[in-house]
Amino acid sequence: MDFNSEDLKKKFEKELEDLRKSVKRTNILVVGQTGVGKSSLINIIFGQDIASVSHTKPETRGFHKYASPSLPINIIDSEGYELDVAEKFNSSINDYIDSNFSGVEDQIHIAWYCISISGARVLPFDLKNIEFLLSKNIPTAVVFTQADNDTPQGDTAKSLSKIISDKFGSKVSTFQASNDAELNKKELDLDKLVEWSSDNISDENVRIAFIMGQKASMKLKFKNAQKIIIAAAASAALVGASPIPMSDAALLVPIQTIMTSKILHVYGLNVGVSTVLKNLIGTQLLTMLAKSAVGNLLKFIPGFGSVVGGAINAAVASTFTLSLGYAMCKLSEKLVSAELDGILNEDVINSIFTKENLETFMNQYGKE
Ligand SMILES: Nc1nc2c(ncn2[C@@H]2O[C@H](COP(=O)(O)OP(=O)(O)O)[C@@H](O)[C@H]2O)c(=O)[nH]1
Ligand SMILES: [Mg+2]
Repeated sequence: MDFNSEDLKKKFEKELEDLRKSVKRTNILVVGQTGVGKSSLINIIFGQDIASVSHTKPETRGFHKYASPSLPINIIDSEGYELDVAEKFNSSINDYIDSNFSGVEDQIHIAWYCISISGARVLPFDLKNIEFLLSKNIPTAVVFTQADNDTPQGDTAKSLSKIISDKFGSKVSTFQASNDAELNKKELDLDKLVEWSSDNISDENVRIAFIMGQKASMKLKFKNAQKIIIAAAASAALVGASPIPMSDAALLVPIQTIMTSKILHVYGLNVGVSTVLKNLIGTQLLTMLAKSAVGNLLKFIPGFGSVVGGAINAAVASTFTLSLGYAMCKLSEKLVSAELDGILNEDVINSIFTKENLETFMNQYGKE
């Protein structure tokens, strides 16, 4: 088992850099009256209140774009703007759009229109404002915030949703959210809001930026990582098309290295993570791969023992890559939750990227 780890590290870093350059930031318009819970919603979806950590201070009323320094996400906030005069709202959005019409990177990609369950009302100006957003071709979702203040059956959300669907039919989706993390996980629609958002961003690079930045749905990240893994498995199958001896398993490592950088990217561990941490992740990851001596990992592939002469054929090469990809997703999930808990440091990275963890997850894939 022998591969040039300096070479691999370079490949790995180059891929991360190319991916970083391809990112186009997502612009999300978040509308709602002061106090409905916009900041809380942003906080729970992105792990930070982008509008409050930004250094830009709104000087006039209207729409302000806040750029997160650590995520590929911009929030356009209607904070402080009077929504109750639909004409003013419309002309303010019009001004914003007119001064930002140039390219895909300046457009408003999606809008979250927040209405509080505590207020329990959808007012005529809300309907007008939503209608206006749709007329501008901005995909708009209505988010009922503070849903913990609803009845256990969600009666308020139901009746407010009906007002929206009576008016807009299937053109506007509604979701419930709360700053209560447990409730969000169990009963509310945060992950669906995030999926809706991803589905409604048409530009691929903008969409990836959103998937990377959001922290509310690991499933959405995983779904996108799966496409990467399947493509890598297909390349690996080509390598094994004319079976190679087990001692040449290292031939698969470059494919798996590129796959891994793409997975880290989707999980948001490429953009916004400090260079020091990223270097550490890269080093640890490649060390882990080397230590596990790829050949050893093959024992996790179902049926490998029965392959005559222990050669790596197309099926083995692809299953091996699939299970390694799966394990990388699981390890990345651990990194993301450490990051959310504010404890993504050297020790934690070292404790996540271990041979044991890798083997456990590869084993898990084989059993699924
Ligand atoms: N009960 C409850 N209170 C919330 C929720 N979201 C926000 N709040 C509270 O509502 C107030 C306004 O929230 P904030 O996110 O700052 O609203 P914003 O002005 O729209 O950005 C704060 O006191 C929050 O703690 C929620 O889901 N449930
Ligand atoms: Mg706010």
